[in-house]
Amino acid sequence: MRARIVILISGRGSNMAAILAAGLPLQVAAVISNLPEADGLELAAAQGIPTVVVDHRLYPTRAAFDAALAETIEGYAPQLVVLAGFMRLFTAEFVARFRGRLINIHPSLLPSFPGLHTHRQALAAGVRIHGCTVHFVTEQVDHGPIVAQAAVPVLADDTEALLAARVLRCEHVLYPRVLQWWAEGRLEDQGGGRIRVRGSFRSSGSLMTPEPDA
Ligand code: NHR
Ligand code: GAR
Repeated sequence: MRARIVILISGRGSNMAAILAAGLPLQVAAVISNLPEADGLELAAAQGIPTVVVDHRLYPTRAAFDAALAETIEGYAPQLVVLAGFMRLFTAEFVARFRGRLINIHPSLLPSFPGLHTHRQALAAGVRIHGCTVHFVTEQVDHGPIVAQAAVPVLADDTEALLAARVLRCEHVLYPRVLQWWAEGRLEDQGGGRIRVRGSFRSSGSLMTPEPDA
């Protein structure tokens, strides 16, 4: 039996699309959005994947929304809940219910730039290297155990949009790869907030930005 995942989105769904296109050895049981207007919903439906909207605006509290979302997710009995551009913070109760089964991609090299507007934060800080992080979700936002990261250079004339696009291309490679490892049972919780990827190797290349004169 292939492992089942549910993907949570709020918008465009390009990470979701990259996951669907990767031909991973897992079943995407459903795509769930907190916004009915999320473009990713149509994309998923066009591929025959069940889609559900749990609109957070229809619930009086975060706890009520999280409870409804949790019920919806559990209806699909997934082994993993994959956040792909999902924009609502979870209560500690929700995180506890899915502990170890919630994974997210965040558009920065954590622990730098948690929260929102990460590319703006990176430009303001003047970092020369930026990127994305796949991590397990804990109650402390954007601080859960890191699984993998990918880095891109920040260029002299970058704008928020240019930098976001460069990071996004990395996200589309990194996230499916991590989910492949997960499906193969290669992610090992070592405790103390550390995850090991069994059978992975350290790439010996380095990214230096700016580079010395060509
Ligand atoms: N929930 C918990 N408890 N822990 C994490 O690590 C979470 C999480 C929920 C979402 C994704 C995260 C990201 O990758 C994520 C990680 C939304 C916000 C946020 O402030 C922050 C971080 C993330 C997602 N959301 C606003 C809120 O009030 C709404 C913003 C909006 O709608 O545009 O929920 O960055
Ligand atoms: C991605 O860059 C993702 O990392 C980021 O939003 C974008 C969603 O794009 N996620 C967050 O900022 C979470 N707070 P997508 O909908 O096309 O995958």
